[in-house]
Amino acid sequence: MESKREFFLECYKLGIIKFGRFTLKSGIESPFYVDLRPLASEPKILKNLANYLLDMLPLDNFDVICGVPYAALPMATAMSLESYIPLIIKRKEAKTYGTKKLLEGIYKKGDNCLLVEDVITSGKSLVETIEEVENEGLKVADIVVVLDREQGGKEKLEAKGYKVHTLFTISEVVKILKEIECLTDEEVARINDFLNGNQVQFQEKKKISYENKLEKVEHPMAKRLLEIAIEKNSNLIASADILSTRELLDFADMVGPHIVALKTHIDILTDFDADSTILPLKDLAQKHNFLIMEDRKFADIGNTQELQFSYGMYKISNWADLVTAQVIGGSASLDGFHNVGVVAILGMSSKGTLTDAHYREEAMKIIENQSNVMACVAQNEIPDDLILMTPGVNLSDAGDSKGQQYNTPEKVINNYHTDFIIVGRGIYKAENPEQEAVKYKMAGWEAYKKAL
Ligand code: S5P
Repeated sequence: MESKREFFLECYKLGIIKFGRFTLKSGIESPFYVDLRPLASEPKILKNLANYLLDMLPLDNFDVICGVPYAALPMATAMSLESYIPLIIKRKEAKTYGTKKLLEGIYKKGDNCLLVEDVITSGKSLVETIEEVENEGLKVADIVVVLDREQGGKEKLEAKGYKVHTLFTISEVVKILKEIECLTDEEVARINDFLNGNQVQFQEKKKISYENKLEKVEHPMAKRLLEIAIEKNSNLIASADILSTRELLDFADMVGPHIVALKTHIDILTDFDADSTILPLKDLAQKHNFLIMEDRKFADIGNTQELQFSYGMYKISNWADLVTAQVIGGSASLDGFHNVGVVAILGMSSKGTLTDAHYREEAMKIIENQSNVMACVAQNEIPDDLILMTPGVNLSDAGDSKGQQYNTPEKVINNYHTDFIIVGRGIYKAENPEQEAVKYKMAGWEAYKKAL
């Protein structure tokens, strides 16, 4: 077998330890996160791991071997295969029917049981497991653990008279990773701080300014939007979910001086007409210097989307500066949007949305490789070279009866580093929409300056 250090590095490549900022089950923030389950998917590594663990142990002492569910089950199985020590299986909960057994397999009262655990932290779950195993009449003297997070678990068990054998400790692996420059001095210091029981200070990431973002973005519409923001001291997009052309134009004229973009749902209008709706709207956009963002949320195959974008009665491609699109149709479905800034829907604001973390991760892979996408609509932080727009913004954060969920401008700008807030009913339903637009503009701009 290779050296223990080399073996650890092989395991590390499977992503078993991640460094960064993680909230643990207990609510505590940790600078690292351990998950050894991937080891079970590499047979050679699992076999080697079993042998490393067996090498540390007085094997003659054990009649049976048992893993703490679930992560240690494959480890215990592999150890049993390598050592011929019989395996028993512990359930997480006792069966509620039949035998109601907690331990499965062949054993007799008084047998010595070796317990196998993947990670030991405070030792709490091991103490519970030991108790359950002992209640079944087995004796536990030794516990073997793959990684000790060094947060008091080993000492706790040893104080109760158990012998804990650990293959790796977190300080040992941090030292190895520091040596091969996988960790910086600063990260190591933070981990040590954490292990010493101190609350860790994570540096608050500052929001990037519009000026700096202007240098990072490439799409011409992204540049224009940021330039308008800087010129008008505004990060407000007003959503005009309005039913008649007259009201839409009045609204655009009123709020126009205070916004960077007007978001339309053009298919809501009951009296749409290219000449009397779009021409004057374009004039107002020019007069007040704002972009027009059609919130069409395309969600079809590429060919259909291309037709929907350029044909039909709305001919969106003739007048929209920005259009929203879902990414559900995959990368190629977005290729047909030319001469427009595509705003991809990454995450939705509505209750029960299917845009969970897994969806967003996959969606982001598409978005990052799509040169016509200039921005995302989302309720979470995104990479700095994309523009983030967040709807579901309202100064009163009560939501509506149809699933909409609201946050305040300050919250989204602070927490997600939102670049542009999208406000609908908060403004157009107000008694004095212009006054309300100014209020949102100031709230958004103040929050932006504070987050820098
Ligand atoms: O996730 C989303 C995405 C969008 S674009 N949640 C949203 O609410 N929107 C749109 O933002 C929605 O279609 C509406 O036009 C606007 C929010 O309106 P409000 O009245 O709830 O502020």
